[in-house]
Amino acid sequence: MSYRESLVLLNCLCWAILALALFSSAEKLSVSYDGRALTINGQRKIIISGSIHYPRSTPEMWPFLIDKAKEGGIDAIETYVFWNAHEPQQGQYDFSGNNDLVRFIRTVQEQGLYAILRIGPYVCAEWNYGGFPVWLHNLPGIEFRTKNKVFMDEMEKFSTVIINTMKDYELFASQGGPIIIAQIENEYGNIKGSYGQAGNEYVKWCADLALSYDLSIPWIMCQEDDAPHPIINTCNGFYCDQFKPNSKNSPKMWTENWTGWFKAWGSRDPLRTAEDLAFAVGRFFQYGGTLQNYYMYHGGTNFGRTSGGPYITTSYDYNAPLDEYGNKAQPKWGHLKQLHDLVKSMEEVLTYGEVNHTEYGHLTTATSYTYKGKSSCFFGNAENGDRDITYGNTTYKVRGWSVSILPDCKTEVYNTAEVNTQTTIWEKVSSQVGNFKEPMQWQWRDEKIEFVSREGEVADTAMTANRLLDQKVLTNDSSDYLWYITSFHLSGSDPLFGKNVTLRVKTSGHILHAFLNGRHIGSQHAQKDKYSFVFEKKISDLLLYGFNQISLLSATVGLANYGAHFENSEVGVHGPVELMADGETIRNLSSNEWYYKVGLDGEKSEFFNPNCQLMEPWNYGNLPLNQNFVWYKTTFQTPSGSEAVIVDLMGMGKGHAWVNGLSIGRYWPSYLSIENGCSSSCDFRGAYSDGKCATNCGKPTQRWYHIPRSYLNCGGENTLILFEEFGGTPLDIDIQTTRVKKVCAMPYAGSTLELSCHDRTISDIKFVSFGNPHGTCDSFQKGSCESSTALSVIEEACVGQRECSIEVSEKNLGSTGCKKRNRLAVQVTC
Ligand SMILES: *[C@@H]1O[C@H](CO)[C@@H](O)[C@H](O)[C@H]1NC(C)=O
Ligand SMILES: *[C@@H]1O[C@H](CO)[C@@H](O)[C@H](O)[C@H]1NC(C)=O
Ligand SMILES: *[C@@H]1O[C@H](CO)[C@@H](O)[C@H](O)[C@H]1NC(C)=O
Ligand SMILES: *[C@@H]1O[C@H](CO)[C@@H](O)[C@H](O)[C@H]1NC(C)=O
Ligand SMILES: *[C@@H]1O[C@H](CO)[C@@H](O)[C@H](O)[C@H]1NC(C)=O
Ligand SMILES: CC(=O)N[C@H]1CO[C@H](CO)[C@@H](O)[C@@H]1O
Repeated sequence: MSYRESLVLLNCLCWAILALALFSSAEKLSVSYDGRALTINGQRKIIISGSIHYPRSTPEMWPFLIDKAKEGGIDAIETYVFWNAHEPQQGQYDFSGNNDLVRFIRTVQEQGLYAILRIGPYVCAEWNYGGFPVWLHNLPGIEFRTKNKVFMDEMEKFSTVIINTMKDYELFASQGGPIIIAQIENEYGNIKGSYGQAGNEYVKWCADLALSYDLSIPWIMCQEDDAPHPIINTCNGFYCDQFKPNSKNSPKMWTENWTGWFKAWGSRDPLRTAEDLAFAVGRFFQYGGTLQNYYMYHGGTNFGRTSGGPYITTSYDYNAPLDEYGNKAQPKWGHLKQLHDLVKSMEEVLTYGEVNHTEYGHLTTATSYTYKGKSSCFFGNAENGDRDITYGNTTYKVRGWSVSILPDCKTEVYNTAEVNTQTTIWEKVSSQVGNFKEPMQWQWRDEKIEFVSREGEVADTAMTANRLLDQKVLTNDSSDYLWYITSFHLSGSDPLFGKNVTLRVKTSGHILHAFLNGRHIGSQHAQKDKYSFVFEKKISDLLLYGFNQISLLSATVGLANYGAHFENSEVGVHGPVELMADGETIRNLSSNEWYYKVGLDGEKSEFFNPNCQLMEPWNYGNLPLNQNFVWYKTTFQTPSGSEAVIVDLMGMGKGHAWVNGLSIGRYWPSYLSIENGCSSSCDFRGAYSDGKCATNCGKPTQRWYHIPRSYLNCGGENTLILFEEFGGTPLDIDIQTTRVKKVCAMPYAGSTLELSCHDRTISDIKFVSFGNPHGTCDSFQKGSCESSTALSVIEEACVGQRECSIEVSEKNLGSTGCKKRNRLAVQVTC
C-alpha cells in the first residue's frame, strides 16, 4: 500500500468513525412530565400516538405503515410486547421475522417518530392467551398476575430480557432512542378486586420492578387507579374526556382510544364513524388531555395461531384508520389527520395556557386556552341536538355530538361532525382478470384418523391417563388439536344391545370431531360466547360385539385473553363422556384409560411445507369435495403490481391456510355473522358500542385472507396449502388484489376538495353538484340550487389525474344562488 493510498484509507476510516459517532450520538432526550403534559427536554408536548402491533404485519410492511401514520399526523407508535411470540418455549427466544422488535422500533426511529413500549407482559390485545406462553401455566405452583413467586420470577426474567435488548440497541429516549414511555402490567385495575390484598402487593411489586430498571423515562399503568407515584395511571376506553389521573402531578393520558372494535367468529363488522372518533379525540383535548393513543391505528392480521378470544377472527382490521392491508381507510384517516394537524398547531397554548370553561347547559361547553395574549377555543356539544352558543359577540351553531375548534376563538376551522375528507371505496379483483382465467389445479391428501389398536396401543401418544385432561395442559398449545382416544368391550349379553344408545360428550370447547370404530360420526363447534357444549350422537348401529374404540379430536380456536384468572379457562374434553340409553348413563367412560396425542399427523409431517419430501405423494384427480380432514394444495402466480394480495376462501369450511409454508391464519368462511342488528343507515350521534352501525349481518364472518407480499416469490410461482376440517369446496378459491374503485366527497365551502385514486387515475366523474346537494356515496342528489360551472371545473382539474385538489368556494366553482352555506358533492370512478 502506498503512502497516498493509506492516507485515503485513513481518511475513509475517519469518516466512517465520524459517521458512526454521529449515528450513535443521536440526541439523548430528557423525558419527564408534570401535571399538564409529558415534557421533552423541558418542553410540554401534545403527543398523538397510534398502535401498530409488529407481529400483526411484516417487516416489509412496517416502513409503509409507519410512513402513513406519520403523514396522518401521528407522533408516536405504540406497541405491546408479545411474550408468547418471543419465548415459545421456556428459555428459547425468538426475535425473527414478524417478531423482530428491535427492527420495528428502529423503523419507527428512522421515520423520526417516538415509540411507546407496553411491555405488559400481560397484553390482552385479543391475542392468544393474552400474550402469556402456555408453558407458563404448566409450571408447578403458578398463579398469574398476583403475588406468586413462580409467576413474578418469570415475569421479571422476560421483562428484563426485553429491557436489556432495548438498552443494548440504545432505543430508550434517554440513550438517544425513540422510546419515550414504557408500560408495566395492563388494565390490572379492571380485575384486581378478585385478587384481594395479594393484588395490591402485586401492583406495588410491578411498580418497583419497573422503576428498578432506571430508564429515565416515565412509566405508565393503564386502568390502574392506585398506580404508585411516579408511575402514571392512564385511561382506556371509547371516551376519556372525564378521566382524572390519580395525582394532580400526573398528566391526563389516554392509552387506548378504541378506533373501532375487534371481531369474533359470528360477529358483525364493526363501524366506528370518523365523526364519533374525532368527537372523542376533540373532547379529550378540550378537557385538558395531552397524550392520546389510537387503539388500533393499524390492526393488521392474526397470522398463524396468534388470535385469542376465544374465537377472534384472523383479520384484526379493527376498523382502524389504516385497514388490515395497510390502505388508508377514508374518511377516517383524513378526517383525523386534519384534527391532528390543528391540535398540534395549538400545542403551546394547550399545554401552557390558562383554561376557562363556560357551561351553556345541555352538555354544551366552551373552553378557552389563553397564553401570551393568544387564545384558542373548543366548543363542545355532547347531546344529539344542535345548539347555538354566544361567545364574544358572535353566535355559533355547534352541531349535535360534535366539537368545534377555533384556534383564534373567532373562526371555526374544524368541526368533528363535518367530514370534508373523501370516502374511498375499495374493491377486490381477481388477479387473473384480463388474462385467460385458468382454473386452479388442486392436489389433495387425507389427514390420518388416530385410533387405539386391539393390542391397546396408539402410536406416538403423549401420555395415557385414567381421566380426562385439559387440552392446553397436554399440548402447551403447540397445536390447535388434541386427540382423546379410548376403547371399551361389549359382551354379547351386554344390556346395551337392543337399546337406543347415544354417545354423549361434554366438552369445554371449542370444536369436537367424533369417531367411532374408525367412522366419523359427527362434528360440532361452540357458539360465540358459549364455549362449552354437549355433543350427542346415536350410535346403536355402529356398536360392535367385543372391541369398540372412540377417537375424539378436540380443536381450540384461540385461548382466552381477558378476565380474572383467565389462564384457568378450561379447553378440551373435560367430560363426562358417557354411553346413554333411555336418558340414563349406562357406561361412564370418563375414567377409562385415555390415550392422548398432540397435533395432527399432517402438522408433524409438515404437509403445509411445500419443500418437505413426503413418503406418500399428493393425489391428483378425484378431488374430494365437502369432505372433512382433507389437505388441499395448489399453486398460483404472484399478482403483478404492489396492491395488497388476498385469497378469497369462499366455499371452504374451517381450517388453516399456508402460503409457501408460512401461515396466513385460521380460516372459517362457513361461520356466518349473526343475522340481526345491521341497518343501512348510521347515525354517528350518541355513545358508541360494538353493536352500533354494524354491517355484514348473515354473511361469512371472514371470507378474505391477507397474503403479505413478502410471503410471495417475486414474479414466480407460489404454493397455497389448506387443511380443511369440516368439509368445503376449493373450486371457487381466488387470488385477488385490492384497488380503489370509486371515491366520494362532500366538503363544505371554505374547505378543500382533495380527491385521490391512490395508484390509479380518476377516469370518470359520476356526480357533481355545488349548492345544497344531499345523500351519500352512490345516492347523491341535487338540491334546489347549484352552480352551473362546477362540473366542468372539476372535470378539468381531476380527470386523468391520480389526485386533484380545489378550494371549495363560489370563486372557484361558480355562484350557486343558495341561501345557506354551500356544499359540494362529488363522486368519481377510478
Ligand atoms: C409443557 O410445558 C411444561 C412446562 O415447561 C413442561 O414441563 C411440559 O413437559 C410441557 N409439555 C409438553 C407436552 O410439551
Ligand atoms: C371565562 O370566559 C367567560 C366567557 O367568555 C368570561 O365571561 C369570563 O370572564 C372568563 N373568566 C376568566 C377567569 O377569564
Ligand atoms: C363586542 O361588541 C362591542 C360593541 O360593538 C365591542 O365594544 C366589543 O369590543 C366586542 N367584544 C368582542 C370580544 O369582540
Ligand atoms: C331411539 O331414540 C329416538 C330419539 O332419540 C326415538 O325417536 C326412537 O324411537 C328410539 N328408538 C327406540 C328403539 O327406542
Ligand atoms: C362419570 O365419571 C366422572 C369421573 O370419574 C365423574 O366425575 C362423573 O360424575 C361420572 N358421571 C356419572 C353420571 O356418574
Ligand atoms: C377491558 C378490555 O376489553 N380492554 C381492552 C381494550 O382494548 C382492547 C380491545 O380492543 C384490548 O386489547 C384491551 O386490553
